[in-house]
Amino acid sequence: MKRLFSALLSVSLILCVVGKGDAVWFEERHDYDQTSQSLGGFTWLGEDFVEVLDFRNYFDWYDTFVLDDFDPAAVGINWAELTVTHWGNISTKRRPELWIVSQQATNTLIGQLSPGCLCSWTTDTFSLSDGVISEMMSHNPWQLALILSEETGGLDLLKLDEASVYGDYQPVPEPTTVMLLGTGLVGFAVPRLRKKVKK
Ligand SMILES: [Ca+2]
Ligand SMILES: [Ca+2]
Ligand SMILES: [Ca+2]
Repeated sequence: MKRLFSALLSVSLILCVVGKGDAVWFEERHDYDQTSQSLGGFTWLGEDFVEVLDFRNYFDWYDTFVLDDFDPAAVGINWAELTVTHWGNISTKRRPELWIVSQQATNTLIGQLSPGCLCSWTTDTFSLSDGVISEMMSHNPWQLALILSEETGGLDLLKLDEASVYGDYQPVPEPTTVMLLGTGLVGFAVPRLRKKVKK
């Protein structure tokens, strides 16, 4: 009976630990403003922004999101999205404009910015694929390095208000949980050892 109780206790403690801990929310947000602007000093439709100009056929603009403040510490990212709030990306017959968002390291396409309207800011949300997320986690600290590129000719003009990488992640088990696991294993092992000794 005692052994049965001990075994049940062990199993319940182990189950307690094996069950995944609650996922934790994370967000890294870049609120762009005019600090990096040579022409700066104004807002557009109520928002501070950085202006990305392209007079060439090929143009890349870079930004890196460093994910270095997980609290509690992270084991892995479960899912993540990227949002970009922009104005521009307006195509005319004479002047095509198509801004593309990619992951820098592997040049993986994340998505295209949707066509802008002149009247308001546009926010696009991109779901990050497992491949993009695992590439992010191959850096120390984890990071998402973005490229915004525009490869058509003519003048292209994009204003960026903000961009954000967010999602949820699996935290490392807390020490108390690890101790519980230890206790559970001991509870499980001791009766077995006793049984062996008796034999
Ligand atoms: Ca271009
Ligand atoms: Ca163009
Ligand atoms: Ca802004």
